[in-house]
Amino acid sequence: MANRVALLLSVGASIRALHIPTCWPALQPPPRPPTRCEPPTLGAGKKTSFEEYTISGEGSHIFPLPAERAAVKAAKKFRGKGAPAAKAPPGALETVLPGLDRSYPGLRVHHLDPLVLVADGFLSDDECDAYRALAGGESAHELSQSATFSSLTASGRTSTTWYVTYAAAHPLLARAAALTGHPLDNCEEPQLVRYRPGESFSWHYDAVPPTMLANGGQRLATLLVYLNDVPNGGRTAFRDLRAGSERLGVAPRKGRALLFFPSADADGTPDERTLHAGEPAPPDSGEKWIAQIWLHERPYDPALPPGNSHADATPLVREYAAEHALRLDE
Ligand SMILES: O=C(O)CCC(=O)C(=O)O
Repeated sequence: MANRVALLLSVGASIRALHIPTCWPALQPPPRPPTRCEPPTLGAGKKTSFEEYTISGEGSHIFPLPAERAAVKAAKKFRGKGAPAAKAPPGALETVLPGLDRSYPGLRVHHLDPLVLVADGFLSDDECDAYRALAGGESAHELSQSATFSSLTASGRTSTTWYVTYAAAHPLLARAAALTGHPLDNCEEPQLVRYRPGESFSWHYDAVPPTMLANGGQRLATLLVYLNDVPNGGRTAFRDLRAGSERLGVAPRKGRALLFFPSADADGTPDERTLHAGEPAPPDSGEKWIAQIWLHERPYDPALPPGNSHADATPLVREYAAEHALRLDE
C-alpha cells in the first residue's frame, strides 16, 4: 500500500510538471485489489517474474468499462506472422482509422478485431540510431515518470521516457502521416523510451481517461517503433489477444512498427481488448529502445520539451516525404 501511495504521489507530481489537469482522483486506490492471472512465457517456455495484473471486470474509477465486454477473437487467417494488409476484408482497416493506407509497404495485419498492424523496416537502421541518440540531448526532455495515464490500473513502468521535439522526430512523423493519413498537428509529443534489462511496463491501456480529454481529445492510435533488436523477450504483449494458441506479442526488431487503436469510444472508454504491456527481457538481452507517438482526435498542444511545436517539423516532414516518395494528405 505504501508503495502504491508513493507511486501515485510521484505520478501526480510529474503530471503537474507536465501541466496536465489533475482533476482525476489521483490518491484514491482502485476500487478492487488487482488479481493475478497466469504469468506469460518468455522464449522457450521459460517463466518470468513479470508481475501481471488484471483489471477488475467493472474497471476502475478512471476507466469504467462497458457493461458488455466485446468478444476477444482473432481471425484464424491472420494469426502468426500476419497477413498483408492489402488483403484484409474491405473496410476492415478504414473503418478503424479513415485514411489508413492499407498498401503501405510491408504493412501486415496481426489481429483483425481489434486491429493490430505491424510493418517491418518502417524506419531504417540509421534512422533508429539517430532517434535513439536523442536521449540526453537538447531535443529531448527526460520525464521523471511516464506520462501514461494508467497508474491507477495497477500498472507500473520501470523504464525511462524522454519527450522529443517534433522536428527531431520528423522521419517518424512523416512515415506516420503517410501510413495513417492523420494530421501532424494531432500528434502528441513523440517519445523515446529505454528499458534496461529486466525493466518493463505492466498491463495498461493507452486511452486517455474521460477527465483528461481537453488537450486533443482521445488517443485514436498508438504507433510504436522498436529502435533495436532484442534477441529474447521485451515483446509488446496483448493480454487478451491470441495468435493461434499463444498470447499475441510483437517482438522488438530494429525498425519494426506496431500500430493499434487504444480507444473504443471518444468518451475515454478504452478498448479493453487492447490491454498490453512491455515485457521485460532477460539480463543478457541488453537494452530495449522504442520510439512512440499517439495520434489524437483533434489538434494537440505540446508541453515539452519547452518550445516544442508541430510547425517547426512541418517543412522537414514535407521534405522527408518528398525524398522518400511518401504520399501525405495535405
Ligand atoms: O515497450 C513496449 O513494448 C510497450 C510500451 C507501451 O505500451 C507504452 O509505453 O505505452
